[in-house]
Amino acid sequence: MAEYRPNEIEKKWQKVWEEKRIFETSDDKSKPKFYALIEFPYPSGEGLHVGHPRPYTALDIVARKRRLEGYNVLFPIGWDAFGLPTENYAIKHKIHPKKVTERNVARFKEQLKSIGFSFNWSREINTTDPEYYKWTQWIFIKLFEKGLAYKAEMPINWCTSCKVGLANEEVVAGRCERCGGEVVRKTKNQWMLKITEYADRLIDDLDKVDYIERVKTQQINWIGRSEGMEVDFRIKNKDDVLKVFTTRPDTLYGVTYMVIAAEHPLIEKYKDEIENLEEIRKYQEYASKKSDFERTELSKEKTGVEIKGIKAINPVNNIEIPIWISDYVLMSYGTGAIMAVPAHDSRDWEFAKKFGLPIVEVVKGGNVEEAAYTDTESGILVNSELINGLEVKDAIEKISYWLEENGLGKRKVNYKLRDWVFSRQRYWGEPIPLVHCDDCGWVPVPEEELPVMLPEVENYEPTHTGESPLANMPEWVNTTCPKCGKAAMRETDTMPQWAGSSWYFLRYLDPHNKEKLARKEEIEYWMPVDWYNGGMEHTTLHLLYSRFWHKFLYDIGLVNTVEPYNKRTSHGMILGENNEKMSKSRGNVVNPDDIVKEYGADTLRTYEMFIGDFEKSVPWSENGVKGCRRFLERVWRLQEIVVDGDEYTKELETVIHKTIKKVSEDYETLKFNTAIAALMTLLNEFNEIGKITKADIKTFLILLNPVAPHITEELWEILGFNGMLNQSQWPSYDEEKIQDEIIEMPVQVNGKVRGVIKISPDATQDVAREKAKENESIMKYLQDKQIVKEIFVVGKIYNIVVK
Ligand code: ANZ
Ligand code: ZN
Repeated sequence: MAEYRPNEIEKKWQKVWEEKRIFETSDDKSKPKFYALIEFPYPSGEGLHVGHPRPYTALDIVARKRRLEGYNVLFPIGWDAFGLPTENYAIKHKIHPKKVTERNVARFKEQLKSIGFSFNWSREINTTDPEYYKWTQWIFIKLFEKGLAYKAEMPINWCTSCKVGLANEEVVAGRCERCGGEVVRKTKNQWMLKITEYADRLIDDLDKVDYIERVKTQQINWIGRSEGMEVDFRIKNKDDVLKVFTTRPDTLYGVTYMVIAAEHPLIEKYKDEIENLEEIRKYQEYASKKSDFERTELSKEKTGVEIKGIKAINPVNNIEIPIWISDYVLMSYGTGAIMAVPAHDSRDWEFAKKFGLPIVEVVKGGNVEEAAYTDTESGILVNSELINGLEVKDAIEKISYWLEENGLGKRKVNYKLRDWVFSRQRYWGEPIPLVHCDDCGWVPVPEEELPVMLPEVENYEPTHTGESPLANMPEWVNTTCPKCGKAAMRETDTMPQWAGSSWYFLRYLDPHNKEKLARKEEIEYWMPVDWYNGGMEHTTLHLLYSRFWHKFLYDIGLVNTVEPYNKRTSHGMILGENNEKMSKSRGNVVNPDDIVKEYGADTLRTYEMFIGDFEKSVPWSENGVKGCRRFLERVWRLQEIVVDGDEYTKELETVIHKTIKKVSEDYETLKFNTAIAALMTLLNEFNEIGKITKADIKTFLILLNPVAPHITEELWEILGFNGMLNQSQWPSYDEEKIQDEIIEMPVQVNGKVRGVIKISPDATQDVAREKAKENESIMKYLQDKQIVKEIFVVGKIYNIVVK
């Protein structure tokens, strides 16, 4: 027996698979299909990280299993390559981002290939390829034509260090998700996408898909559907109202003041009447430096200023109340103004305490001098004329009706979800394919002129006015209006990093199509994606965005399913040996290349799947890697104990059938670690017996193949099995054979043994009763009788008393 040399074996089989196009899809559309998808990587300069192969191996296992089960499998790969990291690198090293991308892609590709993933490489896509982004631009134009893309002056999140606008999703704890820089508010003219128009469908259609629960919950919370009332508060001595959004109209009698956001238009409107305008201006200035995150942080000290000179009137009792300005009310939610009920809202309570504003209890149950009483389940309304004595739920209903009847308010659904800020003032992204004409306004570039190519520039840095470097290229910017032919200007903003990934799963279906985004018959056959695995961090970004785009494409008749992904799962992170995040600065990053070189790709794959619960984060362990290598060495040595025979060894039959069942089920339910453990147990059984048949090892090799495809393929060849393992068949198991040992249990009727039943030793009384009824000799004594008592001793005896 030759030594186990993974590096030789692995290269050999990778070459064979590629040459024979083993992992390419079949054109035979009568076959059942399976579309497995992983989140295509961002080809960063650092190369692959050991975190990447974890989800890739998992879906590679599922894809390989499905092929062996006879499915036509699509398991594609590509590159999500626009965006800041590459651009920042390009700026720093003065290399064109296209070059940087090419280099990074080449390296990623080599790394991925060395691990032996069964990707369909002929369908490789790259979001920065003009042939690809042509269609990203095309979809944008469709959105624009349907009124779902619009330009608006918006206070946006602005990263002071990247000098770029960010979506809410890209701001984490008040900082830029990319660079960690400080994020402030800045008002800019931005392209926006109306994802809010799809808010309800994005919630409701979650019922149609099989996503892990935490993904569903996070999306629902992020969309944040909230049912309440918009209530009008008259402004004293004016023919004008201040609208507020509240989920608690029952507390209207407890309103002691109002608060508007720092950017609320009321200030501008009444600036001549406001007595302390200067003070207000100062406060506005102070608030503008804070992100929404900082403003809404619960723990922070409340700040604010009373607006002197204007007052509001409470619609339920006509009491005059002051209006304050404070940053704890956001302009971007509801109406940008609130009715403050300090007795029953914690933020209002803190504010009232700080500024000495009155606190009026309207729901009984707490001590509102000590804290806001917020329990809505058990409270009863007091001090509230129209609704006194009612429970909160009923009070809300009654007062809402009253407000509507009197034209003082209307029911309203609000969402936390905001429209998607879709402009970036950066170079390395898809140009937004619109032209601005003084006469015609915004006009899309005609379809036959797509793609609008990203021009070569000398300098990729954003301009200091915050515009994209494209704005510095008059020869690119100046063009003619596609509608009227007059001089016009191109939009210089580019699309965000998330654009290309919002539809990439469709391009895989027909990646080389020059006429269309993808052919209808391909879309109809392959969609939806059957199983999509990706990071939890994308739940409220990419996953939500792509569901939105897909629904839009559905609405314009381009795709045939309302949801793009049937199933969504998510993996845990791989941490450093000491349980902390792997990072360059900590110097604890493990490079998969080193593991492949030293131990082999099959060891890396086995280890990443054996490392622990797939959904949990786990620390890396070099010892664990070594253990997996030893396991594969033992698998390799199995060839020495194989004898001829096309049936399972009798003593191994049960355990083999059980292992088939366990491994088959575990691969489907992300329990890769326990599947591998079962194979390790089977291997031990093989070695204990010391002699196994070809049938025994054949099944073992197929079961292990999805995890360790190279060594199993090599052993398959050494042992002289027909064809290639990767084209063989997944084994099936026999339910009967996996029953544990069967015992014979005596059954007594009125104290006499009337027969025996064959039953498993841990069977329950119900099973025993069924078995007894199937047994003729016992049944004779039960017929036409009534069972009055049963005594059942598990695994021992079954006593029946009848009369
Ligand atoms: C009065 C009230 C009394 C409220 C009470 C709550 C409890 P959700 O569920 O998140 O939709 N609110 C409304 N607009 C706001 C804004 N722009 N910035 C900050 N807070 C705002 O929350 C709705 C509640 O959040 C609203 O109901 C309002 O306070 C506040 F005992 O109105 B409530
Ligand atoms: Zn024009």
